[in-house]
Amino acid sequence: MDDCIFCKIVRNEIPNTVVYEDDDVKAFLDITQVTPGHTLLVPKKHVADIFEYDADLAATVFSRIPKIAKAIKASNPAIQGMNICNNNGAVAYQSVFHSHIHLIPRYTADDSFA
Ligand code: DGP
Repeated sequence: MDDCIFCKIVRNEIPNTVVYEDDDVKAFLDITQVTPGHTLLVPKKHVADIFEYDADLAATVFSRIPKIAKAIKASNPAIQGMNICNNNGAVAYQSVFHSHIHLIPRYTADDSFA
């Protein structure tokens, strides 16, 4: 997808901070940083949302979550928990239509509602 911002990040055509990468997925810091360390995990293959996944792609993408979540948590001893979420469709507040999973570290007494 030539005009997809996350495809451009996958291809390193725009600046990004990589958290994890392999042949099938890439994880990078979210530009908004809802909390410090807020990371997005995307399939390298362009799919708009969960409704375009098959079981193999779901297994590939979702199987990476524990490794990435543990790495984020290990990066900062102040991280006490993590919200992991995935918005699908504009009515569900998806704003970038290349499927992605948010990993949002949580800190004691942070005031984010994510
Ligand atoms: P969602 O609302 O679930 O579709 O989340 C999209 C996220 O993508 C949002 O938290 C901000 C992030 N985002 C948008 N544009 C960029 C970008 O150019 N770079 C990075 N790293 N993140 C972006």
